[in-house]
Amino acid sequence: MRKQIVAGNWKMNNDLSQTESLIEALKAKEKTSNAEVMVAPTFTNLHQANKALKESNIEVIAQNMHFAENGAYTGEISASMLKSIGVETVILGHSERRAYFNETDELLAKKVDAALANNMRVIFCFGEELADRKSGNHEAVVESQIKNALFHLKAEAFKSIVLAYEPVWAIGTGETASPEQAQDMHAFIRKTLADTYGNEVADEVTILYGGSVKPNNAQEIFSKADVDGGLIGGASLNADDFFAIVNAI
Ligand code: G2H
Repeated sequence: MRKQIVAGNWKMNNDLSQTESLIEALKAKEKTSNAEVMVAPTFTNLHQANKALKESNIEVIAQNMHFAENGAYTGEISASMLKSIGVETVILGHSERRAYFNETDELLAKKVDAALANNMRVIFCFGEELADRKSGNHEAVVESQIKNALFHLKAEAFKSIVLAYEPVWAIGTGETASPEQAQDMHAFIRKTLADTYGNEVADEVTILYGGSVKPNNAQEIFSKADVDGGLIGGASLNADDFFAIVNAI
């Protein structure tokens, strides 16, 4: 059975005291699903969040990292720095990183390599823009994003990779892919994996959906066969909403 995951991407929200309040609210919640739960605070609050959630069943993860081990990269954070504070999982390739910080597939391939070299788990994000979907190009775009950043890896590496399909037109817009659109794309992604790495690898990879997942649509999206959970933005900033989604699996 594939691992199910619900991860909250807090993006650039919550100062330290807001982070502490949200964590206290999360700790008071009861998890009734089998999903692994993760939250991604901003860098300045990672250490504190990780300490506060140490004894809980919520993993603290990072939103990004640099590909280099260390050096003259002002403002950046390395995998070993994350590991040194106990962070074991990193989100890479989020569409906001691609759009506002010019992250390309080639750069992301280097970040993925650096994370894996440090024995970290990667949540690798990708997804098409509205124009791609309208022109019927969405599968080709997603296929190239995955292949360019990940298909240099050996099959073994996919044990440490979680995929997150996030159609850009559905992010923070209130617009969600329909459960059928999500399922169709997730099945396509799994087939793309299977064509290169075989069914055994493809069947084991967790594929999350992200983009305006809310308590009122989570259950239907998660009910689809190839949707193994979600990457949640806006709705993860509220403990009630986030746990309603966690428990919708
Ligand atoms: C997509 C998602 C979380 P939201 O960016 O990664 O955000 O749920 O706000 O659309």
